[in-house]
Amino acid sequence: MSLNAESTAFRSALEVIRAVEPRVADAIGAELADQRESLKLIASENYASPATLLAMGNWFSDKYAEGTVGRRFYAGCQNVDTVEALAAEHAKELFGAAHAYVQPHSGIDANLVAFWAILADRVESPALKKAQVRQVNDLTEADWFALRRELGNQRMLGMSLDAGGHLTHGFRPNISGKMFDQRSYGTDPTTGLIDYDKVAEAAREFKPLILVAGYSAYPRKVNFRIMREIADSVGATFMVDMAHFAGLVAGKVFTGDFDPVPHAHIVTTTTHKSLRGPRGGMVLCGPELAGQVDRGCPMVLGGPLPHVMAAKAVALAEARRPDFAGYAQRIVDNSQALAEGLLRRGAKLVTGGTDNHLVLIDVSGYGLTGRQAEQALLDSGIVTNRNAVPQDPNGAWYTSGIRIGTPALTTRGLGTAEMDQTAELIHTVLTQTTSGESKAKYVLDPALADKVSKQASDLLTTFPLYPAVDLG
Ligand code: DSN
Repeated sequence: MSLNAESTAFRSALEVIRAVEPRVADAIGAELADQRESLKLIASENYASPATLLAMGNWFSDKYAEGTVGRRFYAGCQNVDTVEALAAEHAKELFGAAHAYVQPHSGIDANLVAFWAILADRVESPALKKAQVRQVNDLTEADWFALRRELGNQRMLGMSLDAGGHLTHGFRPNISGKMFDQRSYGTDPTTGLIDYDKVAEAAREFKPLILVAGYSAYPRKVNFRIMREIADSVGATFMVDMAHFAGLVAGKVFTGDFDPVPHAHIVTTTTHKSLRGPRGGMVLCGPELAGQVDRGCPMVLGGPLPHVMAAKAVALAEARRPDFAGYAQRIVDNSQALAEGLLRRGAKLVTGGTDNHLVLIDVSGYGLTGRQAEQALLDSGIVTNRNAVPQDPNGAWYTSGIRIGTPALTTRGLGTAEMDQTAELIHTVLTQTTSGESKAKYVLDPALADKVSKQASDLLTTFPLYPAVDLG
């Protein structure tokens, strides 16, 4: 039997790896087997195409290429120029952006590039100029203090972590919380929705340099037109981190007021979530910030990863195909079907539903912490992650929420009927799990967990993952 191209490629790659370190080859094979068998509902994960995966495993990885296209600090970057220019071109076309910077290695890196570009654009500071030529990691607490003082304790207003905002939007465990004097806006305690009047009030009082919109656990659309008006009313730069929903923007599910690109001064994203590309980040902006953004390396980034930029070019080309819009719409249809299935069975959902790719279950309704629920679901073949809910009494470690998302299962081909079955499996596990003697301990009959695992795996048999890849 002759093998197809994907099977040949991955089998050959594993054979070459196995000859050097068989345990790595085995782990790679085991990862595919595990992903094939579990219901992956982590809202920030997906399955990149074989072409995207293969574009990363090659000699581009060996090349240094500090600088930008046509202006490198190393010789011999002509092929890196080709892939970086292609990735940027696809990104600009796809999102209708004037400028795209495709070098960030992750979403955090993309946000750092954006923050420093905004600071350099907006603030006159000799200390900042010094920091631009030093490694950020070399700065001491005293350096940061001096820098902040000189920068005038610049302020950032972003969505609070427990309302669904992201760590990099000014929170303590992240450098953004040290760089900026930060304040956050939350959501309405009754509806769970962003209250734009309250955001405007906070902006008027706090007068931030940067207003950040974007989230990793808010299950609703954000009106970026209103947010831009708020930013303009206080002279703030408006930044959107669209990492979670970039695929919905690319697929034209989020348009008009809900498309951040025409409204924001600067937009950051990852490329591997709903956008379905390789692990990485990206910044989009207009011509005013383009020069500063392109200084991302070496200001805050190490050398670009040409192999990942090659994969970004492939994935962005895929997202420009007409069928990507259908995929993006199915992500939301599935998310809504999952939410409806859970609600019908009595689950408590933050905001009462969803209009994007994710659903946040408040598992206190089942008498559980997020940590207990996450582990009980994992025992049952359902991969999710715990997440804080607004004003969470259990904090960010144990939490009271479970975040679930549909980009990955939608890539496998599951539809709304399967989402209802998924809701049934989740509900069964959560109703059959009881709290143990600590916030981490729980009791779930192993026979029930096995039964649900089998049902989850049966549900997936009609929707094989990487159907063209046969590792033998
Ligand atoms: N870790 C990502 C998520 O799960 O949302 C965001 O950085």
